[in-house]
Amino acid sequence: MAHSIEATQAISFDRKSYDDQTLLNIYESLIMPRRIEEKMLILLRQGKISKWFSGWGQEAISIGAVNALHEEEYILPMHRNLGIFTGRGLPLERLFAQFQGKKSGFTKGRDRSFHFGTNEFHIVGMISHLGPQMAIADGIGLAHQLSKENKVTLVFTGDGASSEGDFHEGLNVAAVWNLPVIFVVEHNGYGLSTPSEEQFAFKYFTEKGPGYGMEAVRVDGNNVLDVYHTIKTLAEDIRKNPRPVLVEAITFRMRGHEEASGTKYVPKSLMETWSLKDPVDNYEKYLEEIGVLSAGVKEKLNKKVKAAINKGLEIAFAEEAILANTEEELNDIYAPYHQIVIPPSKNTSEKRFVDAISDGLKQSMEKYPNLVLMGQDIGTYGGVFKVTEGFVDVFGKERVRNTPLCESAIIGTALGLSIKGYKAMVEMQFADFVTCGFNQIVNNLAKIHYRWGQQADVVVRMPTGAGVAAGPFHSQSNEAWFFHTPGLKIVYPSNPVDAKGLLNAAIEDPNPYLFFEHKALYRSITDQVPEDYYTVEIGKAKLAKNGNTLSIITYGMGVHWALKATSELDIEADILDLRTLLPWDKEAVKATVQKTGKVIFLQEDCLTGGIGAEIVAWISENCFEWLDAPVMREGSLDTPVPFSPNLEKNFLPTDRFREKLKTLAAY
Ligand SMILES: Cc1ncc(C[n+]2csc(CCOP(=O)(O)OP(=O)(O)O)c2C)c(N)n1
Repeated sequence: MAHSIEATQAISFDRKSYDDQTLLNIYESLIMPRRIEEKMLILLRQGKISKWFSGWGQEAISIGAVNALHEEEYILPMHRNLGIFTGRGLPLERLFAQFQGKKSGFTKGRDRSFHFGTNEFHIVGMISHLGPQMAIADGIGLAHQLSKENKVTLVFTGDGASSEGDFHEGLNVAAVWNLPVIFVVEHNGYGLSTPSEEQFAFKYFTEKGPGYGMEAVRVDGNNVLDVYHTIKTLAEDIRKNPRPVLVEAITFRMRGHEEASGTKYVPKSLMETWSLKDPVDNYEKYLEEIGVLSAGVKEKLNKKVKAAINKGLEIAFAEEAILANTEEELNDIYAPYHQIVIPPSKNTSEKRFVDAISDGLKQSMEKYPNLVLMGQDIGTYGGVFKVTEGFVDVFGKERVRNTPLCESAIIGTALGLSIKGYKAMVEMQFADFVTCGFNQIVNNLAKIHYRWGQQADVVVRMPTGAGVAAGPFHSQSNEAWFFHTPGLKIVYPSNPVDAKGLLNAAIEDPNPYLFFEHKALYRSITDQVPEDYYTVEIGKAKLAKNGNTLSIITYGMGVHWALKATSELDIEADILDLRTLLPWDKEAVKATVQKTGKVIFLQEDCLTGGIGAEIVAWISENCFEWLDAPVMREGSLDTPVPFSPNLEKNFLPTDRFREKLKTLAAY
């Protein structure tokens, strides 16, 4: 079988005009990850570490890259880029503590090996999911573009991961927006056991770059000087003439995907040829041949590196095992933030729901010059619901950004902006399409603060809900998908005044939000909305109606259904509008249960596994002694949202809710 990765010739080094000291610095940098890995493989055999992803034979790529960039330029490494971490000078004892899940590691024991970032060292590490890091690099690049910092961002991917949609989305956005990002593909022949020819049908990634309208260059990934020189030259040029570039580094994975999985499936001949191209041995030999590395200096540098590793390991091993502290674990879910509520002014004007949202967004744009809006057709067109109509004229195209059709990349870009201190609002054209950005929300936005203390200052606006005869893919209620994910906040207003104040509040808070806006409310309800900027307290429910006979707990459209039903049936009920779904207001729920003793939860979402399931369970456990009737719940049928109005009416809970309401009132 002809493998797409061929090692046809030995490495031919060219020192260009680099002086001896530069060559020696690169040597010292290059032997560090190799010597660490030698040690790790021993520790693995001794059962002192649990898992190891090897970068053996690929070190030249990380080391060439890390030495080519400025220290304050971000790098987004993957699982075979130990050299990025050592090259950036992370204290080895902290790096080893990270590997061992110790407290002084970069994630306080919460994530493993290379899955962390550190702003101090300008590194954003991977999550396990392959692909989403490309868009984060786009976001950092966009921040550099917006603030006119002449900086380069460099992101790694494996060749296997390039089959993920996120690879395509990330490169496409970078190309369309001309972002100063270097995408390095480590073309090492395999993705786990799958060889490149079963992964893609082209031979070289240099064929792919031009397809995106992007320059692409190929380097010998085992030749540290080739990688260094190419990336250094590119970076110098990109700082002056910002643009994305794809760099394909040809190399080979010399060990198993991870140590336990072995390399049985790799033809022996490939291993043999590639072992002749070892990046460390060859560079060492080259330096000796040209008289730059003497035996004495070689010994001295290796001793120095080994001593540093041993010292780092000694400190890390001496650190006691982590002790769990539940309070600390829960506290670190969100970035620290204390909301100071800004009360509304007396000046009001009549506004529709959609206008109140637009008004809040506009005032937030004025208040926060670092707020960037992104979404499909939100520019000159004003968005499909016209929330951002006229915004481009006021705030410009840089801050009101029309995006390509790529939810995942745009949410990832928003996170990248946040890493650079920006705020971002992403408009989903319809809440349904969030499925295409799901991974970025639940795995990146939601977990990043808990993992390494990075805030995700992003609000995702979600035009949601049924009742508009729009069928299964433009009508879904999907708040419960996110309700179950620690690290997110979810807001779902039911009226114009709350919508404006809650949106402003969500944008103020540096934590990630899903902000649900019911499409059927956009133009159907109006209210006297305060003119000036104000905020509504996050996490606080509000009584939409006061009554003594029973409690209806609900949110969004449910509030309107409850108001209508109680008035038509003449039931004096408490109607509690949750407003924030995560974190939800336990005190207010408890208070209304204590007051009436009879509760029904109403949601537009399908019944099974919805928000009501959680709250009703909590009431049963925590308010049992105040209950005078079974806790009830009503929601939509457990089917997709049907298109035909009669079917949709039957799907929605309104009629069934009225019946249950009567039963509960009579109980
Ligand atoms: C989205 C996703 N799917 C599957 C995996 C499991 N997985 C981890 S690494 C890997 C192979 C990656 O290959 P490649 O991108 O070529 O990088 P390499 O390991 O060769 O450096 C796979 C399949 C994953 N981590 N993420």
